[in-house]
Amino acid sequence: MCSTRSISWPVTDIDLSALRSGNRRALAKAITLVESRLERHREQAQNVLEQALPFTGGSIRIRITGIPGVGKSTFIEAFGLYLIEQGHKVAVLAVDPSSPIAGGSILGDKTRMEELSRRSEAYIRPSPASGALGGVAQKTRETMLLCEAAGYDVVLVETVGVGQSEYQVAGMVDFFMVLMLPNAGDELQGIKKGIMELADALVINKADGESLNLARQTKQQYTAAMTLLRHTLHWSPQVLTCSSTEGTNIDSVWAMIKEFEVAARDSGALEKNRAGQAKDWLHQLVDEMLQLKLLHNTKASELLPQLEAQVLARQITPYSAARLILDCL
Ligand SMILES: Nc1nc2c(ncn2[C@@H]2O[C@H](COP(=O)(O)OP(=O)(O)OP(=O)(O)O)[C@@H](O)[C@H]2O)c(=O)[nH]1
Ligand SMILES: [Mg+2]
Repeated sequence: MCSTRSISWPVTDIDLSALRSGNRRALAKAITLVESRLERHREQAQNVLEQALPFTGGSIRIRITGIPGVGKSTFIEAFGLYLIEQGHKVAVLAVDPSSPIAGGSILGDKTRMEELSRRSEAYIRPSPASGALGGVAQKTRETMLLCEAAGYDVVLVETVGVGQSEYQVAGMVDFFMVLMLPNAGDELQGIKKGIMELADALVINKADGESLNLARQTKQQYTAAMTLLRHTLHWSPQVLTCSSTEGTNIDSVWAMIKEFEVAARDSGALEKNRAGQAKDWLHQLVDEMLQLKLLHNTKASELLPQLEAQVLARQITPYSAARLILDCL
């Protein structure tokens, strides 16, 4: 399994000022370092990230999800090109836990984002290999920070809206958009209900040709079902329609996100949300690092089966057994 791209240059070679001035090669190198699973690279990657940190946070972070075939890649192509026209720099990151091979997931997508991938104002990065510390979302988070330091002011994170990764990515973005199909009858379209409840917007894609009417009906139905969705003081989830192939209403999607951003910044909700996300991220890593430490502790691994047996034999309480395990650390 190719879990990390091979690194043939000296890793001390990362030029942060080049990265900050928009040099794509410098950015690509830094991301490759962040994605590496080698312990010594991890340390260096953290070093680079720490230097980049003061220059992060300047983008609006948008997550786009939806079932396979709903048109995520096609939407991102149209949306990304529209944003570039408006003077933005767009980074596209993919999270795909179903792809164990680095770079596997976006191969097909690159053809759907052909024009966008050729633009110097866009940076498209495939999903890193999964299974690292922090789960599939960890490296994407770090990559997002590097892109921000490189001056990308819109970050689009694409996920496939059917799996576990959805929850791991939840705490990474400011705005969460679910793409849907025109299909009024089928209420949730295979999307998990928990995911819908997190959505800031539902966008019904493929609102074109013969599907136009159906898309309108679908919009009405979802708008009526809005009460099920999350409302905050500064935002009520919206329902829109668009066509990614015809480019209709792509501007409305951006107008909606801008409206959200202004409200979230003015109310302080954006900063508060990001602070909470950073804290959760820290706690998640502490949990995982502790687990790993436990796993690699010989004394604890020897003790665990014995204690399990004792708990089953009702000789010791689970609480005391857990205390004994932790004492090994
Ligand atoms: N008519 C119409 N077709 C669309 C639209 N957007 C996407 N499609 C088509 O739908 C198909 C799937 O689009 P993709 O962009 O690959 O969908 P995806 O959600 O990225 O799919 P996965 O990467 O497999 O999860 C393609 O054949 C697109 O051309 C649209 O707005 N209107
Ligand atoms: Mg796709």
